[in-house]
Amino acid sequence: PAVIRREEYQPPEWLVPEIALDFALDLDSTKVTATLVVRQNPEGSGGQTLRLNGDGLAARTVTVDGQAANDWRMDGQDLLIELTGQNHTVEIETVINPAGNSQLMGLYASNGMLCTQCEAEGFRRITFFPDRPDVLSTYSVRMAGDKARFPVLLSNGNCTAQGENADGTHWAEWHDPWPKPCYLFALVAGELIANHDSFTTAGGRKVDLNIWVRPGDEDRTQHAMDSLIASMKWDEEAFGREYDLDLFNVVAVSDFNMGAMENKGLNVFNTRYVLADPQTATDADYDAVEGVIGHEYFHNWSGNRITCRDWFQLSLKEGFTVLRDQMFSADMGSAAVKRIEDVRVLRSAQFPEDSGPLAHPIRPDSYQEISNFYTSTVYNKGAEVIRMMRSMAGVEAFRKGTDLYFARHDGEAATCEDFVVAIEDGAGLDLRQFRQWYSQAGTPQVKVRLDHEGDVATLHLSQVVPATPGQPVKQPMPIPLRLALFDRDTGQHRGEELIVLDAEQASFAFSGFTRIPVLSINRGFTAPVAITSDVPTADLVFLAANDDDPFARYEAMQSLIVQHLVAAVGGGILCDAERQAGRDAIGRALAAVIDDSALDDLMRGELMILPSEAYLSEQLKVADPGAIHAEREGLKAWLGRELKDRLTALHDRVSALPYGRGADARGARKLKTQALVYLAAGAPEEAASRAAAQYAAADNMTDRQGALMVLCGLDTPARDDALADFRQRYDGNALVIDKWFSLQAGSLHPKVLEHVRALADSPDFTLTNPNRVRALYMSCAVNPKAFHALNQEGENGEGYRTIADLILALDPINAQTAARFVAPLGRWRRIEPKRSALMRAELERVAKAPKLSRDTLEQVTKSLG
Ligand code: HT7
Ligand code: ZN
Repeated sequence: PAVIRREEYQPPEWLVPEIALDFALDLDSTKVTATLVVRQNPEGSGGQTLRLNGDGLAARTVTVDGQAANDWRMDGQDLLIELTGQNHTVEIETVINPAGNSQLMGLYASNGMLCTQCEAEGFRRITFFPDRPDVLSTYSVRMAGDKARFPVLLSNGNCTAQGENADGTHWAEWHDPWPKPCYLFALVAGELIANHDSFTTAGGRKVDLNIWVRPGDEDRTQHAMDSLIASMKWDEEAFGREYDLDLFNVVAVSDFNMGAMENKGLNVFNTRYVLADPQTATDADYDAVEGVIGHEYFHNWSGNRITCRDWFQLSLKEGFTVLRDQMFSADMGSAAVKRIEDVRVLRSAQFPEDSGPLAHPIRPDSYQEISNFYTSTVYNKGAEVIRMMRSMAGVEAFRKGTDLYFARHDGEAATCEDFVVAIEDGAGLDLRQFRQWYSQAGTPQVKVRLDHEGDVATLHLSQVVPATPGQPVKQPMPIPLRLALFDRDTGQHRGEELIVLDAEQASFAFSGFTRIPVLSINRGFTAPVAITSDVPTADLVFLAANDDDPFARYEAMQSLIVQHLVAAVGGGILCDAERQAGRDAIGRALAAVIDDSALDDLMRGELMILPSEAYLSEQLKVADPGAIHAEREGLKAWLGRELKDRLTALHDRVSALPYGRGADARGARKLKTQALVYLAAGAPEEAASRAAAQYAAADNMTDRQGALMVLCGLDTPARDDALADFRQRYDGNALVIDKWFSLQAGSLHPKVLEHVRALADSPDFTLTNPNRVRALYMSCAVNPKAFHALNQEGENGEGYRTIADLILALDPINAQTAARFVAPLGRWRRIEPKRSALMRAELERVAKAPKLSRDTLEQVTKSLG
């Protein structure tokens, strides 16, 4: 497949200032008539050939300026028209089959309704068009269809006219006044019902808000509506951004490749990120709805009003919008807990990308299939990079930078460079060296050493940015680190400092310390780096108990555990006594966390979470998943036994709180399940009876799912009873049945792989619904017990085979989703030799399959290369 390179960007030869689209809607045969007003681009090379991208389309008719055109031809999938002048009107008719569109890109059918997904390159599956984000057009859309089947007809912008015909069909016309690239086009037609509300902007514009769902789901939309209103208000206050149309529609669809899509004025959402009520959604689901509603809304400015020049600039809109949604969620709830959660996501999803064969900079240099670059690197690391600019500039100066960016580039298709220049100019920062963060892949490794002489403590720092595919040699990057030095007697520090490590090595001296202080560094996770230091265990215990930065306190707790487990699996612990000493220190720290009455329960819950096996693997050059799992489970079981009384008392205390949406009640629910997790490992019978009781008494999904999750990992009759009850209780609710799949595939049960196979054969399973596929197979792929088949005698690669079989079966149906399953197998170089060979063999088997999609082929080839 062709490689597209960032450096080869050329401005479009032809612009399309206006487009009119006419849809004759039908589930399996929709006629699309597109009328394009085209104008030669003065910034192009003056070529007379108009290239219109297509994907699987055939033109029925082509006219130029009202005359049937002869001078057109196909070039692969694209349609080329030879034009004579500089301004023309081109009309093209195509016919497409939405019901046959299992890729869920372009116009497709979901649950009897029609909807579109055009980002990144789906518009070319609807009609021929210059499908690139720097061609901006105003859209007029007319659609007509059977009124009974499609009672609601929606598109971008405002509805300008509608009517009915005598034959049972009806029609609607929509106009969007804001020029946009075709990836932001949307159309939805189907039987939908709306939760209506309104919002009046700071400038006095009354905006009608609708959240459209399938009839029957409307009672589960209020949280999404509240989140939308909160987002609109927050963006005015935090970034000075007002909404710019009189209408904002959100539609929930059940078949969707990603979370949601920010189409102008008509956001399309995966039902998962809209529907929530206490009976069917966990607290985490509630947070996800709030975050994704915010994210898509914030795109109205960071993405829609200012879009991307080309897809290499994806992080311009995605990184910035993730930062904005993270800030929003932090302001809506506990900022400390939100920061910890965001860092956990970064470490478990992005760090492995950076250290694997698919590593790429947040602004990639080349791609074969752009869908493969909607990654945690572009999104989450992209957000961290902008967050670093904010830390270095300070909150007010950063806001001046973003104000300037919005003012300077409104209505344009911009680049990451434009953003950086606006922050430099607006915030008064020099970001010359900082641009390395856009071009270099890999997580910087920062070594930290603190020494002390006289009354001076000196911090010695060094950085290495690891080699990544295509980037063997790296330059040092500016790394902002917020730090504090604690007096170990008083437990106090004398204020925070922000230092910037911008060379390979640097030292920073701090005077006035008669004893060596305790170092708290990268507080708030100011830089997305991995820190290694030889901090004594006692200092970590001190910080875990005393640090006044909640993230740093969490970090100390994590480091304490990581240090111990890495030493244990890496051979650093030589005798049982050393293992015991490590466990004792962790046990004391965890007991202190449980006992600390100054902590709120939400934060206590965070501090109690053990580092994941994926994160532990990242600490090792070559990981043995079996050893990591055994050592981590061993520690958990020891803690469960050692702290059994505390954990049961904690479970009793928090179980007494009634359901509520406030922080206290949420904290209590989090701890209920946390306590059970430890007990399940250390005192399984106690855990089984408590979990069964929690399941039976639950009046909300957080408690019910938590209890079922714990039961799923236990070999107890209560497990089967609860699973059967759950299945029957939520029959017909697809999102909750997804949980039922996911809990079993993600469980610690010794027969987890057998369960996955049985579930794949169950009548509820389908490869055509991405939520169901992810619920079963992504839960399996990220579950070390299942993926590495840790229950097997010896290594037989059964988990790897299961995922490879899935990739092969799914690829022809939904290539985008299939390609996402390659990365877990692509970790083979970082896994111990026996398993590594089995993983590689499965990748090779996939690579040999005939007719692999471009998506999967790119990921497999890179993973083997
Ligand atoms: N900007 C949206 C990206 C998206 C997408 C990309 C590829 C294939 C399907 C897709 N659905 C949505 C999502 C977002 O970041 O807001
Ligand atoms: Zn986004």
